[in-house]
Amino acid sequence: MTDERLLDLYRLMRRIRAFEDAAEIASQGGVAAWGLAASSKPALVRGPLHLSTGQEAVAAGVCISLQKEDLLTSTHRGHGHTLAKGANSSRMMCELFGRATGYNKGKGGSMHIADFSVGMLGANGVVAAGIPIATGAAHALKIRRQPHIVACFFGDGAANRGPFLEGLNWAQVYRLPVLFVCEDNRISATTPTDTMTAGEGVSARARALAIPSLKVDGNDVEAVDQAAARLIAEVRGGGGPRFLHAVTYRFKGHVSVDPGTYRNPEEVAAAKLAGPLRLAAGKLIARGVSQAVIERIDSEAQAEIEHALQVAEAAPWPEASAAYEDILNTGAGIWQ
Ligand SMILES: Cc1ncc(C[n+]2csc(CCOP(=O)(O)OP(=O)(O)O)c2C)c(N)n1
Repeated sequence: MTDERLLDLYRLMRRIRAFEDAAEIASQGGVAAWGLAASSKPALVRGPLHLSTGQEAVAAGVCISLQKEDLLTSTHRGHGHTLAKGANSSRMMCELFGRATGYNKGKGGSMHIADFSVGMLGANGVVAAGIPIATGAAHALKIRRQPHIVACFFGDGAANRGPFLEGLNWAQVYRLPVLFVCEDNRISATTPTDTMTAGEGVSARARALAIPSLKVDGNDVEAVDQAAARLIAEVRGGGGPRFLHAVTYRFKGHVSVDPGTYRNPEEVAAAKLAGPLRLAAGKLIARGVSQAVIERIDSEAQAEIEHALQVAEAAPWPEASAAYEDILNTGAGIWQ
């Protein structure tokens, strides 16, 4: 890997971390996220906020090999994937703040961000629901003979839900262009996943369907990049689905209001020391990249996200009448 590629990956991870750190503070209220003293600011992000802090290497390492026309499905923890696919941080922050200029006009919030213009088909609050969406999108690409692929992120908990088998099976039967990425943070909301997962784990399930898979250290962005680049090239070459199992760690609780006290603090501290940003910065230094270069990347990421916060705070609220727009009338109210 060249220094430039590792720097690009570090930059992407730093932007994701800065976005989520800022969103977390903005969800707490009382403290301004962008350097002002503790204030009477109300919580600027309301509703559930699921952070992927600590998991940035998976988003960055996979998405760096995707093209703009490639498609992506995500999870309830989707900020990193969405930024890595090329979405705009200010528009994302506007959505978190519930503003009319957000990706979903302020009506979707953190879990429903989509940006079709960069191929990002959506975060998703329904665990494992992105898997059949990705498979369906891949089938559409194949039918239309479009030369693009789909990357499908899901968590280790999602591998225990029915759509996992259905999606993987369908993709393999029809040799669809999809890379399944299990972002394994080892915990399913608040339950250690190994206590509720039978068999040898998720890669074994892919192998049972004869889908070639690779397992990597999901905190090592170089390892993720190398494995993902190889699998993506195989998918792009028409080889059918591939499976990447990236083992990582989530620093935070399940949702921003969850302090995660059920986890061993020593385990969390050790994971932070081995976190993807520290690891990548260490590698850059070992390659002779100066501390000043790394710090400049850090401050550029911070500046981008501070700008996003300012844009979001100044953005207009949706009109009350907008609550009735973009709604599908299924006729369910007919009996009332
Ligand atoms: C179909 C469905 N069942 C249950 C839930 C509640 N729920 C939200 S996140 C989650 C655990 C998901 O685990 P994993 O895929 O490992 O993701 P993590 O939150 O640990 O990153 C559950 C059960 C849900 N959102 N959707």
